Amino acid sequence: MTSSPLAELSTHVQDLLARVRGALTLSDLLADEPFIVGKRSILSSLQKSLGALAPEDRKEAGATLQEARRVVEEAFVERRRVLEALRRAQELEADRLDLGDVVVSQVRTPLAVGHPGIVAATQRELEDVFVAMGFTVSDGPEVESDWYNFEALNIPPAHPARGMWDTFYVDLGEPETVVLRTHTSPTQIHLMEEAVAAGTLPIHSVMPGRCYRRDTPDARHLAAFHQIEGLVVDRDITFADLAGVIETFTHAYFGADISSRLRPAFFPFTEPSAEFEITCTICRGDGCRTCSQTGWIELGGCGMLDPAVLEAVGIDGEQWSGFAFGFGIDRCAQMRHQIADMRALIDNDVRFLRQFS
Ligand code: FA5
Repeated sequence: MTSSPLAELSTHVQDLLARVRGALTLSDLLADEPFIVGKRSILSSLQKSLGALAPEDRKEAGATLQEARRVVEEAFVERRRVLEALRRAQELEADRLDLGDVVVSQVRTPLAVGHPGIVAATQRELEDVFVAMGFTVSDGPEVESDWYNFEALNIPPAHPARGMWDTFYVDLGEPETVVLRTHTSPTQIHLMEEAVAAGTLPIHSVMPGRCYRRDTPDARHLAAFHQIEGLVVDRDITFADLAGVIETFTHAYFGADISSRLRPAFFPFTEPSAEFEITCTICRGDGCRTCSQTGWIELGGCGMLDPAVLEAVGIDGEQWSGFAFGFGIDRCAQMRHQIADMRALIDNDVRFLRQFS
């Protein structure tokens, strides 16, 4: 009696399953595929040998062999799935960037770093120009007594000139005795008082700072704005010195192509007084909405120190004379950068602000 070709089938199946498990990489498994489930597999040889069986035995042997093949093929497919996943993980690992601390900091969105606003930057530039001309820079309080903001500047209570400065009063002490300074001129008074007390005359100083007025904001005005005050107290100072400083400043800051002019004006604390205007940089003098079609923009006021002011701070007007000027820093920034409407300075629109970084 001939032995069945499937007598060793379970041993073969165990061998094949061991080969499947023994493949450690996908390429090893695929290289072995013909010998496990392909034409060169023992299972294929056994399939052929079934032809030698009697027809009545062939069917049952075929089913047994079919079941054995199913078990091996299932193990093969599962092993191939595991090894494919392993290879994919290895590929990803190889592609991964080494995001150590340094690399992470390089790919992170950079922090937006701020920069001085246009008005602050303009103030520094103006200080630099005046320092180069021999001035010192001084500071004064934003909240002032009525005396410093008005009276010492030759503007007594109820004087009509007070109408030039529409004032914010601070609710402190007697009504209407404490104000948000309407101009930087009160700092002149502080400086002169200190110099008299310390015996340090002469004075050549500029005083930048914030001022407040009940002005309705428009293309050239804000309710909180900035001025820079200038004060010279020395011997034999004349109006020509004042005009020379204004002219030198205009060309140093705005350039040789911008003209300045002085027009007679009135300020209670200077005599004679003048308004200081420059060519409108928006229209170059042709006339536009910003300069109210005049071609000129008023930057500030100036004049020779009034004897009444020198007397209020105890300076001998026979020995000393001087001049003062005060002009808008926001106005300067506006003219320097050709900003048609000053309100853009306080709108905080980052698209506008970034242009000046
Ligand atoms: C004064 O404030 C005087 N203290 C200037 C002065 C100083 C005269 C020393 C003589 C001697 P006036 O009110 O004109 O003057 O203001 C001067 C400048 O401040 C104006 O020309 C303008 O450039 C600026 N300015 C005034 N009001 C505003 C405002 N509401 N917004 C923006 N800038 C302003």
